[in-house]
Amino acid sequence: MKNKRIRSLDGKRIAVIGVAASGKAAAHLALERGGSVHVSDLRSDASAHACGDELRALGIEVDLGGHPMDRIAKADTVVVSPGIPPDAQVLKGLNDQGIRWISEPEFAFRFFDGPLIVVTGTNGKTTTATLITHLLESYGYDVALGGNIGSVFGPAASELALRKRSPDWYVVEMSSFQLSGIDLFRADIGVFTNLAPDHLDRYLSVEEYYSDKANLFINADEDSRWVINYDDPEVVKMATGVPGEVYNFSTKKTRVCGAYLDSKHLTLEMVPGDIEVLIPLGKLGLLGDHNVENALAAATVAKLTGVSEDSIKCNLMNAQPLPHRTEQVAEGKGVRWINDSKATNVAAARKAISSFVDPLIVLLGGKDKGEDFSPLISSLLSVEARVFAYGEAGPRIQKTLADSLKVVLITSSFDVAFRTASNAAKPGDIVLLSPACSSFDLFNSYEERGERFTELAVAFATEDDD
Ligand code: UMA
Repeated sequence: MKNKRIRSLDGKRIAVIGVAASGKAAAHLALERGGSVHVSDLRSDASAHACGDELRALGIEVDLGGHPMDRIAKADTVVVSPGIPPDAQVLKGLNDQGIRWISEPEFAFRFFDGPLIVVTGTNGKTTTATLITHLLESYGYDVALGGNIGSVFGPAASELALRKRSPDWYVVEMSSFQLSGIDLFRADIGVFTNLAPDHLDRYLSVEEYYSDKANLFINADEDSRWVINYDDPEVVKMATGVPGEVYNFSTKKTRVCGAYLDSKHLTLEMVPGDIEVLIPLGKLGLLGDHNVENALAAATVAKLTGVSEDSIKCNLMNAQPLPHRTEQVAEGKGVRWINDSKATNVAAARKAISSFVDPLIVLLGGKDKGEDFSPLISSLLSVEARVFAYGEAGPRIQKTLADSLKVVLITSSFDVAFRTASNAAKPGDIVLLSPACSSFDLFNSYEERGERFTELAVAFATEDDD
């Protein structure tokens, strides 16, 4: 940890754009540090009003239903919520007037008081960040976990900065949206899980998305330490030449400096020749090849922070899967139902599909983010999967896959798609929801979609056949 921390905002005006989780947390932090705070949001619905009233009661100025540029322009610092897209009118307005703005974790970072581990990448961020936290906390460290991770697992970064006691380690998950507005933000240890096309409803090109991700490295120096996916050429390319020490993790190549899979054992080799066999693959507490990568990354980070090898071994074995990530939610009539609702892009769904050997029935669909679905074909064929496509993206999924495999298209509802797919299952089959799309066509979040799948699966598994 080598950054000068800000202690006070006395006399400073802070404008916060957006009044959801990040905006609220940033407003609280700014107020607590003595700033004069203004918050605005395009929304003026009941939940925005409830939040606005709460903030006004604390002495924060709130404008709903728009962003008054005259007030925002007077601020010393403008903090932007990650969900606000680059083409939003408010950002165009700020950019046109030459007003600099920062992302919410950048603002939070300025008040952090302790070393920072940052986890980014397209997939596996949340599992890796929570697994790192599990390994560090089990060893006795006080860890502050938050960021993009989602409210179930941790708060927004600004809330971490409000902790009374400084943690031994901050662990912050960062999305590309959050990395796009950073300036001083610097990881002591940065983890890059993987890169694949995603969020093409927000970015004009994959390159634009990757370029925001590359911001992880902008403040790298000789003391930085990086834990990167050796098997992902895009990640390796991005990390090449970056200052600091690079550690790799790989499930394909042995003897890389970092962590790898050797003869089906998770193995650490932080210094060439110093080999430490951790645990056999079968003892890892998490399912699927992608989780082996996440575990290797987390073990490398734990080692870098000084966690003992015995503690790493023991806590890799007792690690628990997170909800909505290749999570078995029901079993009955010889069929298993697996909820992987968090697979909101093609790369994540491919990994889940490829990690099963039993016959698969796969539910694909959701909001169409514009991704190419054809990379799913080889994974689906390799496990002889039967596909049921639904939702906004359903017709395009069917069209893309139809030449290679049979796809049943269900246009009515998620519940009907679930039932049609489950009715097709025979004993020994797995019904997998790994939709390759975000949930927003039919649900408010991937969690809500996963919960509905779970409810339906539990009911289906236990209902009488006649
Ligand atoms: N808004 C405006 N003006 C605009 C556009 C939007 O005021 O022009 C408002 C919206 O009405 C809304 C707010 O701005 O009230 C935007 O809120 P937000 O979407 O940033 O939501 P938060 O609740 O602050 O949640 C965000 C992250 N969400 C997104 O990036 C979309 C959460 O990640 C994160 O947990 C939280 O900050 C705390 O850090 C969620 C996510 O889905 C889990 N992330 C994406 C992902 O992982 O794929 C990136």
